[in-house]
Amino acid sequence: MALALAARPDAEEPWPQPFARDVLEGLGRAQKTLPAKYFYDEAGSQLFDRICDLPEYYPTRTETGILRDAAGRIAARAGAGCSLVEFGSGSSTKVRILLDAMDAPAAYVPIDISAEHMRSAASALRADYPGLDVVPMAADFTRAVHLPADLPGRRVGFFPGSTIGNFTPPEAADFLRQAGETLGEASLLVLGVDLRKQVGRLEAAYNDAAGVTAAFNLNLLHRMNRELGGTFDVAAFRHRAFFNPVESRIEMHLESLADQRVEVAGQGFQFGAGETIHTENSYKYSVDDLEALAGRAGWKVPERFTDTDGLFAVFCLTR
Ligand code: AVJ
Repeated sequence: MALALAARPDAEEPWPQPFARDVLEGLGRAQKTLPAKYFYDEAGSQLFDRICDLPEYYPTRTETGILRDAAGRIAARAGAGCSLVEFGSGSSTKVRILLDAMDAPAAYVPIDISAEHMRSAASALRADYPGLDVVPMAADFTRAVHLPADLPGRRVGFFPGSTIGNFTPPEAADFLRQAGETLGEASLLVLGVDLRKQVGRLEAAYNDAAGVTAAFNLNLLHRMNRELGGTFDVAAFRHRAFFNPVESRIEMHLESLADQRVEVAGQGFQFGAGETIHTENSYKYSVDDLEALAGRAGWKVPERFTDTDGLFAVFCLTR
């Protein structure tokens, strides 16, 4: 089916093609799976912003505190008139901490798959930083990105939030290598990474009492219903999140509560009771493992910053 779609690019096809292709491919596997990037439609991006404020979700506030403490040292490395490039910018909140500390930053290039969300964030930034050239790029940063050619100053990549945890370790190394090529010679990459820790703390962050993470996960079913003519009965699935210690990752799944058949993107899929769709991996690293991985991808780690509890780390990578 996916191949037939690809082979007939100008056929009447009502579904958005990359999404339909990935859904058909993912749901066709023995372990049904969906790429985590599809969480972030408008509703999902708003739910993610609410996750960041949850009491159980420590990464956002911990990283924000680290960035506040480290901003001066990062700014010193970046130098005057630099260009900041953010991978997966979302609502562009954390970048303000860097911008505020930097000496006359010249340009800010947010790259995000959620174009709407990014554009509203970009206009707010333009209003608050009149000297800053804000150049949003609606793109999937998991692929190669072509930056505007004439970005002034040192290029400073920013990849916060432990979004790198969505990649498997080999994919993460590929991403870091590719980011190095995108950013070019003498660039910097400020990378936020969630650290491995006690299981109870990790699992609580993905099973919040208010149910926002569950709504974020289940929104994928709503999205397939809205955009791909899906017939998912959302009440017949539940959110599951647990730590897999062998892979060192949080896994999120959507578990079918019954034997059921669902149509999506023009195809039928059977679900057994208890069968899951694997919707996300969120890898957790030790400082040493992350630094070894960055090294294999061609980056040096002259400086790193962590909170006193060792929950989260911000690495300052250089080429
Ligand atoms: C944006 C991938 C870092 O893995 O913690 C939050 C996404 N998923 N709660 C994470 C997420 C469920 C988040 N990342």
